[in-house]
Amino acid sequence: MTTIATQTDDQLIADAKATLIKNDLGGYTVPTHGLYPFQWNWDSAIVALGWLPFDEPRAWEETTSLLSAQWKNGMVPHVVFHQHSDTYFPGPDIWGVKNNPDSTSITQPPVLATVIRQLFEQTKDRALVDSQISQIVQQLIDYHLWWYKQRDPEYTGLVVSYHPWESGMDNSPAWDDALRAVPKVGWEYTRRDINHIDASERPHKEEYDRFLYLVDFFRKMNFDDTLIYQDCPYRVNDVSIISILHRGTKDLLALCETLNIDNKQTAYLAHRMDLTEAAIGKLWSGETSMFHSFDTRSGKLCGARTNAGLLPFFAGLVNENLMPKLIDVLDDWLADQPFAISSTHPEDPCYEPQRYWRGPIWLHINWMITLGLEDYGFFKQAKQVTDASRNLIYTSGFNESFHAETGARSGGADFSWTAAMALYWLL
Ligand code: 2M8
Repeated sequence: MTTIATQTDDQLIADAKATLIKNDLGGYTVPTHGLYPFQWNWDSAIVALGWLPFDEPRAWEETTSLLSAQWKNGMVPHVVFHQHSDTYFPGPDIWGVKNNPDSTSITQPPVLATVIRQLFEQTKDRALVDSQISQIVQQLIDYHLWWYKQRDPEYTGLVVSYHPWESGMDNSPAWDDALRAVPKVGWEYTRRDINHIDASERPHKEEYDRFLYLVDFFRKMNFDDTLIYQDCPYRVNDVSIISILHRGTKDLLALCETLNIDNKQTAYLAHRMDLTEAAIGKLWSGETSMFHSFDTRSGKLCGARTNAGLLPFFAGLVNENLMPKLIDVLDDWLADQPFAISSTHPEDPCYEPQRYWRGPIWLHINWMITLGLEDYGFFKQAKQVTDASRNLIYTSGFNESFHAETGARSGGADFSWTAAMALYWLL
């Protein structure tokens, strides 16, 4: 794969920094103005990596502002509404959570622990680290305990997700069947996303109707974890969340070891990791030679072939038997692609190269897959994904995501996590 350089790296680095500074609302970074005017959970974790090389205190602050919204039960919300904005729907009034700061009632993939480990290892100002690491690590332990206890109360080894927004891969075709079983809301509403972005790149109304039904449902259940686990019409073992959680717990326990934290809570987390390692085979499909999510309501694997199915590399959850099969799938996927990795496999019937999580390419997913490939010693493929990712930046700059075939802009412009990934990983 050849790299297409149209601008100098110095110029791109300056532009990437300017993007983060432009999106900084003081202590937290919005993904992009207008389309997403609040703090998002996994965006902020990724964005902290982007601040790190040029403003260490700001990198750490990104994570502590997110953790300031942690619920008493340990959950770290998917969106924190630090301040009012009319440019996004649904806002705090629809979610109905009364907290300070206001937030949504669901979470997002817990990549924060992996990021904190990287910040810990790479920050030069050790006093900055020492002043806050114990507090942050305890908050992360609480968050991961919440994941296992509340989202896997039956000790299956596979946590569940209650909303496509929780996966962060909102309209992935992986959710199509599971979401069809969710009723639609019966009330009218006005979407704001399609004021900012062409509707052809966004989820359909039928998906929003069901997304909102679930938001209403959580409120009606008074956000009670036990009731929601029992009755939520959408309950999925998301292979992406499971992989990111597993990798995050591993990184968290490594940090704990360095900091001499060894107690009942860390032992419990280690036990939960064993359960996941024993259970992950349930998400493998012999038919596609890939990992898939699993719909616990219908008892079926989610059929679509998506890039989430490669994230077990990041988690270290691919055993020796499956490894050559999954790498063959990846090799095929990468063959002759100037840009990669599409969020849905190009040969999947649900593939749409321009529509959000049904085709476009997302750099932070590429980064996680690359880390996993390197851990497994697949350096050739890791380099292919890195070069393909760099090509996207050279071609189109810092957009939310990229058209899977042309590499053109897709979604919002001047996007924080893409700028952060470029600064931290690519340039
Ligand atoms: C997208 O999700 C939000 C809802 O959370 C939306 O479309 O309104 C997803 O790409 C998600 O992964 C991301 O965290 C968020 C902000 O960038 O936007």
